[in-house]
Formats: sequence, structure tokens, C-alpha cells
Amino acid sequence: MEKSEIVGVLEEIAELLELKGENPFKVRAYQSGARALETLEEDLGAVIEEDRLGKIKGIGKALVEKITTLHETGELEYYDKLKASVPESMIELLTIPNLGPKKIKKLHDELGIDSVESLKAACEAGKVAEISGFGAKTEQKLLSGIANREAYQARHHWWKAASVAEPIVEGLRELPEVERAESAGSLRRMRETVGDLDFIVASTKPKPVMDWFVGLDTVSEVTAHGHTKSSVRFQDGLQADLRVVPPEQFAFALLHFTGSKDHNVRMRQRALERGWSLSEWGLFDKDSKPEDPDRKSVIAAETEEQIYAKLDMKWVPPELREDRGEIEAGETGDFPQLIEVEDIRGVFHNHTTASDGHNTLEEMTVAAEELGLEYLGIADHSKASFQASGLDEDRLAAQVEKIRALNASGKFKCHVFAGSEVDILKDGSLDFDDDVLATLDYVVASVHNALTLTEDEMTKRIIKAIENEHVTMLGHLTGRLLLRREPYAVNVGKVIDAAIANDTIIELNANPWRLDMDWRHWKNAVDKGLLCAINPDAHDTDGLALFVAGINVARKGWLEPKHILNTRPLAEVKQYFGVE
Ligand code: DGT
Ligand code: CA
Ligand code: CA
Ligand code: ZN
Repeated sequence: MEKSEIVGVLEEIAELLELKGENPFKVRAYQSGARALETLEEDLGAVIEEDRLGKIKGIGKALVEKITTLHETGELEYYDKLKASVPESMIELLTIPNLGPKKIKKLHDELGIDSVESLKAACEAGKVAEISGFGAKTEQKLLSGIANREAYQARHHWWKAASVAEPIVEGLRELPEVERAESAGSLRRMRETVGDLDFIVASTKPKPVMDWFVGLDTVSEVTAHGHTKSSVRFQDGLQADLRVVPPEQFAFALLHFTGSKDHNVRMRQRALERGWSLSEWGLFDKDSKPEDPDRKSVIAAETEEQIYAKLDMKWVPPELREDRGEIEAGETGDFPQLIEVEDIRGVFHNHTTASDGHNTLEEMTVAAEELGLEYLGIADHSKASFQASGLDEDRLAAQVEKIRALNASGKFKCHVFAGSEVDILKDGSLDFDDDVLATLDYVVASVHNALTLTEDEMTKRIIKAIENEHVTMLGHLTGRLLLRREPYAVNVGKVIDAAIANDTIIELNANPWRLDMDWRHWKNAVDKGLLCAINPDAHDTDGLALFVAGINVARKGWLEPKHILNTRPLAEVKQYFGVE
């Protein structure tokens, strides 16, 4: 078992012990063991082999044994037994924000609460507010935490949904009965999260296609199994609809089930204005009846282009189908030249083992070069992010020197820029002084702590950072973690205006958990003059390729190469940074 996983197990043991009301010293032993292991810079395997684990501060004798067992076998009987001794529904309570093991124990002791359901009922009855240490405000917070959690569980990150959908579409296309197969719905529209998958298949023999689909290994439940539509739930909770239609309906079904609903409403309106009714089955005379056996589509369409053309429009890229101006643009064909993966020449916001990354500077550079990137920006955390081993001034200076030497060595074609992801402190000042920032090629400024300021305070804090002349770009504007943590309160409009006024870039953080700044803001912002950088926020070599998730969202935000700094060639980026 890897070090990071062992850290997770130790943390979980501490939580379970606390839930059971065990001796606080015992709890703390596991917590500090987890911390000590997390910050261990050496290779764990070597430390164990040389029998040095017990010499590390914070790791006692009992932990040496457990860590060694976990490392060598990936299992631990003590942990399994402990876990089995606490009901699953109690452990689930730990997933609610603002609720730690101590509070859960108290709720259990005083109100007999042992599940999310019983907590919800007790909050709604006002019983939780009456317990000392809780109060009405906490009760409200718990209720909204429960509501968020329900909403989060109903949806999935686009990246994950895409990884489930891709092999299914390929599998469908290989079936002899299948003429065409596509993903539709929010997945095709590149929404940041996906409710369910929607597959559309053209075939004259639906039965074997349906049987193949509901019989997939990964299906845990079949919720519908019909002639033209089946619905399933996969083991990981994701649900999917499959619709099989006759080939002549395929383009209409694909258009309809790609949506969005709002886009469909506008399209149907256009059809009606022309005397037709548009549906998933075809384009018909608006007075005709579906029951009429002779009813025929006004056009035979093999592609979506032909349907749009019949309605006097150019084909609309699926990611724009949200009724946010694409209908009007479709009339004139005046679409943006949407950014593509090949347009990206480098990336700026990336971490190495110097802070909380998992690969070294050299390894990251090799990986960037393999991806064909011309340049790579290293922006490790600053000292205020101590939980991420942020760099202090000395370590930063050493890293800058190392990067300069790497470039000078001529070992790599990929140029490395020396930067920092500097913390924006609570008052809006930065974690490094200006003279330190001046030694860098560029600076990403981000908020990582004090997330509960008022909207006004947070907005001022961020704008103050934007106004610092050394700040090149603002990192992950709202701090949201999709399906896990809501954005902090901040006035996005004011931040955008300040960024434009100060020639500061706002990043599009491409991590599939973030996709921050949100796609809904980009079109207006770049029209007003904002510049964007698409950054993977990579913490390892694999993470570099995640900029692709940012491309999806950038397209959804109507972004073109000219709006994005990292589409520019190396020489122009150097010029932009004002470096040699
Ligand atoms: P999701 O699954 O919540 O992430 O979002 P979608 O957009 O994939 O929604 P879904 O799966 O319910 O339906 C797929 C598409 O089918 C949707 O984008 C538009 C179309 N559609 C579904 N129901 C309706 C409806 O009642 N009216 C219209 N106009 N279109 C609908
Ligand atoms: Ca869907
Ligand atoms: Ca659906
Ligand atoms: Zn960050």
C-alpha cells in the first residue's frame, strides 16, 4: 500500500476511535502518526527496510507495526475489526460538513442519532439546536449540508462520466446490428457534472442491442428494459438511458436528446414559425398527427447539420447548446473559432515534490515534453500552505536556481518558467514580499485558507491581490470543489472587472473537480477584455494532461485561442512575462 493511502487509513482509525469515545491520547497518536508519515520526504519502503520508522517523531511503537503491515500487505486486521464495530450509517455521518467525530458521538449519546436520516429528522424537529454546543445556526448548517450531499450524490464529474461512457459507445459500435451510436445529453454538451448518460443508437434490430446493454458486467440494476428504451444503474452509481431508433430518426433523436431543454424549446419554436413541429422522431407538418400511419418527416436528415439548415441555421456545436446566444449566432453563422486541444502550447499552474506534488521538476518536464508542450510553468505552494509543504523564501530561491540551471543545461526542448502559487492571505496581502515575487517569471495568486469571510471581505481580499503588480494570474477563483465543496462567497463580476483593469489573467483551472472560473462567466468577461490561462493544476505527471478538461469548459464558455495566453508561442509568452 502506498504512503498516501496509509495516511488515509491512520486518519480513519483516529476518526473511528473518536466516534467510539476512546481515550483521546490514543486518538492523537494516530493523528500525529498520520501527519508524520504525510510529511516524510524519504521513500517509505527504504525507511522500513532500514528499521528507522520508529525513530521518526510522532510514530510510536504500535504504529511502526501497523504501518509496516499496511505497507507490506495492504491490510490490517485491527482496522477491519474497528471499522466493523461501528455501524456504516454512523460512518456516513462523517461526510457531512461541519460534523466531526466528537459532535457525532454527542448527537448519538444525547439523541440516539445513528444515520443521516435520523440526523435530518432531528434537525427538522429542532432537537439538535437544543443540545449544548450546537444551536440554531449549526442546525441550519447541518441541514444545508445534508441537502448539498443529496444533490452531490445525484450527479457525477464529467471526466468520470466520460470514462464510463466511452467504452460503451465503442462497444455499441462494434455490435453488428448497430449502424450508428453516440452519447447525447449533458455529457455531449460538456457540462461540468452529469446526471445520467444518454446513448442514442441507430438500428433496425433493437433487441440484441438492448440485451447487450442491460447485460454489461458493470450494470448493477436494470430499471427499464423495453423495445426502444432501456435504463440501467452501474455499480458506481451512475445511471444511463439507451434509446434505439430507426436509422432515419437518428439525427432527430440525437439532436433532441443532446438538449439542452432550453435549446430544444428555441428550436421547436423556430420549427413552429415555419409551419412544422420538431421532435425526436422528425420534422413534421405542424397539423399532422403522430397516429397517422402516413405521416412523413418534411426532410430526411442524416445529420444534425441538415436539420439546422432546414431551420435556416448553421450547425451548433453541442457545448454551446444552452440558449445563451447560440441560436442567434447560428442564424448568421457567426460562431467563435472555438479553442481546441492542439492550440495549447504550454501550461502554467503545476506542482512538484517541492510542495504537494508527486513528481520531481525533471519528471514533470519530461512529461510536458512528451505531451508536446513548448513550455511548462512550475508554481509550487508558498509557506502559508504548510499542509501542502509550501516553500519558504529560501526553498523558493533554490527552486528558481534549479529551474534556471535546467533550462541552461539544454537537456530539454521544453522551456520551464519559474513561478509560485502564492497564498493570498486573509487581508489580501501575499505570502511573499514584492522583492521575492520580482525574482520569478510569473505569479499565480490563490486563496487556500480563511474561506468563510463575507462576500464583501473576500472580494476585497482577492482584488487587493489582483492589484499587486507582480501577480500574473488569479488561481481557482471561487475555491469550489465540484460535488464536494460549495464556492466561497465572492462577487465574481467585481473580480473580473478588477482583473481587466489591472491586466491580470484569471485562470481556468482545468482540474475536473474545479473547472473554476465557471464557464458561465467567460463569454462576457473576454468580450470586456479579460485574458484567460487554462491550467491543469497538475500534482503529478498524469495530471498535466488534465488541461483537456479545461478545453471542454473553455469551449462551453465560447473561448477562442486569442483569449488564452497558453496558446501563444514561447517567445510571445516570454514577452508577456517580461523575461528573457
Ligand atoms: P443531466 O442528465 O441532468 O446531466 O442533463 P441532460 O441534459 O442530459 O438531461 P436528461 O438526461 O434529462 O435529458 C437529455 C436531453 O433530452 C435533455 O438535455 C433535453 C432532452 N429532454 C429531456 N426531457 C425533455 C423535455 O421534457 N423537454 C425537452 N424539450 N427536452 C427534453
Ligand atoms: Ca443525461
Ligand atoms: Ca437521461
Ligand atoms: Zn491552489
